[in-house]
Amino acid sequence: MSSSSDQKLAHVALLPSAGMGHLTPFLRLAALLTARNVQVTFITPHPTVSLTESQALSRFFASFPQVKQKQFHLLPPEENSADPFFYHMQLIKSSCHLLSPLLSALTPSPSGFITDMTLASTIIPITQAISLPNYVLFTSSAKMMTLFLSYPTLAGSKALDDLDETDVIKIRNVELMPKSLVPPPLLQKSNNFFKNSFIENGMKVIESCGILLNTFVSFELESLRKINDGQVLERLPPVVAIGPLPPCDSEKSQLQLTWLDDQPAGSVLYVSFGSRTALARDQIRELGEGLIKSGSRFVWMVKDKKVDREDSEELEEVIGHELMERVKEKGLIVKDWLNQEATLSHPAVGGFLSHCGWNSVMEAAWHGVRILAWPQNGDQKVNADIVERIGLGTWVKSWGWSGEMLVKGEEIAERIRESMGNESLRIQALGIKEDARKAVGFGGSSYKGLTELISMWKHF
Ligand code: UDP
Ligand code: G50
Repeated sequence: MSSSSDQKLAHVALLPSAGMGHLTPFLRLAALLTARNVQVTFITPHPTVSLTESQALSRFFASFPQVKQKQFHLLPPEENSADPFFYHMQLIKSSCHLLSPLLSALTPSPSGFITDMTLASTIIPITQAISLPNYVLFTSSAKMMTLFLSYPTLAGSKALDDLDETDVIKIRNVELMPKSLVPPPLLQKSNNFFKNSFIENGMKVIESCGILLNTFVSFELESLRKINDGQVLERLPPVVAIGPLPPCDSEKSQLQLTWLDDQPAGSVLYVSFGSRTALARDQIRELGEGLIKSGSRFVWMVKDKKVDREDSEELEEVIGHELMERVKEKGLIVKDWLNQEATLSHPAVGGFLSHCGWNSVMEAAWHGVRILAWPQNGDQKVNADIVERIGLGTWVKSWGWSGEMLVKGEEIAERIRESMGNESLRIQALGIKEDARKAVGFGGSSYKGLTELISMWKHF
């Protein structure tokens, strides 16, 4: 018989940050906690930046009526020229005085509050003031977290400035990563939003009660060890790997791509740069040339604008009539959005040309699909490096950051052929899929990590 404390329901409140890359892992965590008998209140900053976010939220609440939704109305946005997703993160932070009354009114009083790392410096003091235990979900890789935790120290020293591109950054003699992987805004002398928020949040996150990571032990053993052995920072709250966060029911829509059903198993390359990265027009066209020349079948998600609400151009205008006609012979092109979960889970899909946003990496691991990495900005080189080292994929480092050069179609075609023809990569990716499923399955490392957190919340 179980004791009464085992039967007590834990209640946890979640607050995501702006953009699909931040919202999706929170929705998945909410679904996972619900399945583990935790009562969840999901706080939704309103409005969202993209249409896709508001659609994902509607579908989620329709599929999970047990999850309570609380709308958090943000202050009206001001005229600004910042990246719209970063600006929105800032707007959530500056609206946070409106959050306290909402939190105090939650019943039953929650035993934990989980927020995104990009909001940590503002949220932690608010929750501390009402004695609500605060947890942070870090939605990027553990390797990125080693940089996140070290950067406030590094930024204030000459250690980083004096290094060459290929030199390895060290903190207290522990090797973190070559300087060449670091997101460019963090290497700028001048202040910028990314750098400021990275420092503020990195300093504050150590005051939280725990940090959850959407990764798994066998995928990022070394980085997790560095963090948990106190090598990166001596004093840290518990850091728990709970990933890969499995896709939830509301994402499992019917895929409208019947074309895929007629293609041989593992023969199709899926091409996408995530929810907020638009390639330059000339690069889009070279990519189209490359796809055709590669001889591979493909599904290509073309994104022309950073924010979907602003994207009104017809596909043909973006890639040109002539290319459009030729592309049709071997592949399928979709503009703006494609259900990536349904695409990666389709048996015809055998490769993924990806920017290596962390959710995309975890989703490729979950489905055992090899990656051809083409990082564009932010944390994506750090993530691409992990992909290559673990054997989930390959990365052409000479392609550089977004806009640094125009990568020619011929070169892209060559690399696609290499990746799609690489049998050992195919097998390695399937092995990683098995490891990923083991980690979140009953008794696996991520399963145990989450169990410990839930038990803490139950006994709070
Ligand atoms: N995504 C999708 N369809 C698209 C583009 C993106 O379903 O056409 C999803 C993808 O599966 C992932 C998220 O949006 O869950 C994007 O997050 P990621 O970290 O990969 O990259 P970001 O968009 O933040 O750069
Ligand atoms: C969002 C994004 C680009 C990007 C990252 C994003 C990260 C993650 C690390 O989250 O690199 C991180 C960034 C800012 C911060 C805390 C942690 O305040 O669009 O690279």
